[in-house]
Amino acid sequence: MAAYSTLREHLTGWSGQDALRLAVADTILHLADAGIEMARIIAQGPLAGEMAAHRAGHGSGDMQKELDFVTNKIVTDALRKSPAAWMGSEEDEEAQALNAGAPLAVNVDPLDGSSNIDTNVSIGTIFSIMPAAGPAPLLQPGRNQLAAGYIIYGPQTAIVLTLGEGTHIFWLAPGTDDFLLASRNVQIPLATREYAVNASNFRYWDDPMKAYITDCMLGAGGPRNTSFNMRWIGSLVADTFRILTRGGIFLYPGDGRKGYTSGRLRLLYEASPIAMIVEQAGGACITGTERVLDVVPSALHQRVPLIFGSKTEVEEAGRCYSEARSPTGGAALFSQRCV
Ligand code: AFP
Repeated sequence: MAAYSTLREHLTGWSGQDALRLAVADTILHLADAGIEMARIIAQGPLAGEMAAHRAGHGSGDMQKELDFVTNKIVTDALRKSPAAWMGSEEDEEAQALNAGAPLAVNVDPLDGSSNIDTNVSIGTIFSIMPAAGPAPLLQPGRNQLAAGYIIYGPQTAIVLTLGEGTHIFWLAPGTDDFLLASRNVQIPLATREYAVNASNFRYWDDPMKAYITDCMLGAGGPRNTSFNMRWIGSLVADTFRILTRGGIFLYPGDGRKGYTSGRLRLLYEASPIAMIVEQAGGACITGTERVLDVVPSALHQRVPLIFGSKTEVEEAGRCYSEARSPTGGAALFSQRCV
């Protein structure tokens, strides 16, 4: 096997003697250890027990699965051992005070994609690390993140990580506890012909979203003059990994369903970390009307519309919002591009 830097070596080189960077590095290494423990549980499937069994509702209001509960405990224990003063988790209603006076605040989705637990689809742990500054350290805009990443549990276990100097992928070497840097400075292709959306929500979408997707679906015979392919795994970490690998655009807009007017995905522990990862890989990430990293949070579990991926395509979708138009008037109207 070629000689790759380990995650620890990479973080040691990055942090030098800078106290805040050393704290970030220490926290990421604790999360990586937690990830190895979770990968071993997830790899067992039903042999580990009824991990997809429902438990009572939890922090953010969604139904909690047994594995959500297990992974939240593992991540909480890891952050207790880290220089983190505060933790915001999808699984906890309130913010958790950890180590008083510590320099960091961490928002985390211990297990994203839990509706896929028993379907053998890739799932993951998403984290966002910020300075524990200000009156509400967990409620900061994404542009304040010191680091962001996710651990994906799939055919391979890997950590997608940005420290604000590009986006890298560290792959867990099977049978070891070593995450190896085999994909440095991942770059998302600027253009794409592949979109990812839960199209079953079409009837609930607003006009710009309907217009954008309709133009893509009209393909070569339509205003985009080219055919598009569609993919939707229903697991944010997996759809993002594909887009980091070969490009694409992911869209989860706000829609007309009760509770979904601001979309489905959570700002602090899903959208913000994904936005930093994507922008550091040369992509773009918007709500439709603004950059996700500039959204100022007001609540721990708030949702946000999310559109990200290949830069020129995200700009195209953004134009549909800035040039908002009504879809009524039939195909002719639809046949005009958003611009
Ligand atoms: P779960 O954690 O409940 O499985 O939700 C997964 C998720 O948050 C994200 O990973 C997916 O992109 C999105 O929801 C899927 O949403 P739909 O089920 O509406 O397609």
